[in-house]
Amino acid sequence: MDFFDRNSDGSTTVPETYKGLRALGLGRVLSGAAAVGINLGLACKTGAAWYSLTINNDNIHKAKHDSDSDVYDAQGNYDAAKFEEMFQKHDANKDAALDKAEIDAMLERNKETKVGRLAFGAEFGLLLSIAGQENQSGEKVLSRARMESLYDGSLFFKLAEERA
Ligand SMILES: [Ca+2]
Ligand SMILES: [Ca+2]
Repeated sequence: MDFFDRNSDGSTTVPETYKGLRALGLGRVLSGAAAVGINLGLACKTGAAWYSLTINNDNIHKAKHDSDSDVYDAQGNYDAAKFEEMFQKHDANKDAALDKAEIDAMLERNKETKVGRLAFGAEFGLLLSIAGQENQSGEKVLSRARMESLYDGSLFFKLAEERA
């Protein structure tokens, strides 16, 4: 989350989300549209007025800590063993990556998943376009390593670094 809070003041505004998405290689138009959509959705969820379009980062962390998501322990810390278990369960064809069908199945089975929130409310489609890598059949997939860094919070920093 802090990747997007560029001035580290604890809240994330539309321009900050926009800059973050641009740093991840998204085009201007898509970044603008996605920034408004993401901030609108998450402003409500984090207790800010929707029209403020500003995300209260403290409440995102709180939401994560309160969550019963598969990959965090009771303290809200990332748990590598639990991630492994979750990944094995959803990687149906065992190619060490999640393709769109596997992601759809995962979201269907686990509607309350906190993945969406951790992906900064971004749709998985958007995530695939930012972080996806092509497999042998030319389909964009999320590799195990990328999924893992999504969960441990380092994904966006890594992607931005790769591009810089
Ligand atoms: Ca900020
Ligand atoms: Ca797979």
